[in-house]
Amino acid sequence: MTETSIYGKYGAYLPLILQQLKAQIEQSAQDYLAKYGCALYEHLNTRLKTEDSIREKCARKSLPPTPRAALYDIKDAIGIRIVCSFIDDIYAIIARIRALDGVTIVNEKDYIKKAKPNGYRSYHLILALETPYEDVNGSTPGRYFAELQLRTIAMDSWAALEHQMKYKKNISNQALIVAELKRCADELAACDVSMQTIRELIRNS
Ligand code: 0O2
Repeated sequence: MTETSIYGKYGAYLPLILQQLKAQIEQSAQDYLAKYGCALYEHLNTRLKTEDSIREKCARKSLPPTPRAALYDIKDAIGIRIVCSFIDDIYAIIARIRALDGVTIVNEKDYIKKAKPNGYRSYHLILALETPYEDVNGSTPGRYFAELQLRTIAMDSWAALEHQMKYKKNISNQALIVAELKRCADELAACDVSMQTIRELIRNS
């Protein structure tokens, strides 16, 4: 038996909306490259939250498994992660995101200036997107949401490894591992600052 998608008829619009946002960001980065001669980011990944993942999140937040919960109450069904070489580039991209047509920042969390207690660093934005498609409230043009995460290469490496290791259960020396992961995150953060200083020295020389 095939289960109906939690996204309902709106699911068909999600890849199109993601593609449009990705294209806008890529265009903005190309304009920057043409103007300043350097790339704003190293790479960009996109994902749509899977059926299982969004259903699990609805259950965790005590929300019903409906299109409205998946696309209005939860705002990260559409996700883009931008990985930059330098911390300053993250803030330069955010300034350009603010200027994109049909895109409004509705929430932001700066886990770079204020890292999570475990050492996680990243800048998270929730974007409201004006689209030509009907939304879950019956409006056309419709409003959809996307989460944008921005990180340096160092922050991204740490998050990927920490994410992998989170799922290793029955570890006896848990406290030591948590402390070591935090130490690694802080060392990588110090390296990010040093690398940026080196770039400034090169630019000014
Ligand atoms: P996926 O598939 O990566 O999207 P919530 O979004 O409500 O669950 P919160 O606290 O409001 O939780 O969101 P927050 O802090 O903005 O973080 C959400 C996403 O950030 C997570 O998405 C992760 O991608 C990433 N993240 C946050 N904290 C950590 C962390 O400690 N370690 C790692 N590796 N990643 C983190 P999802 O929903 O887990 O999944």
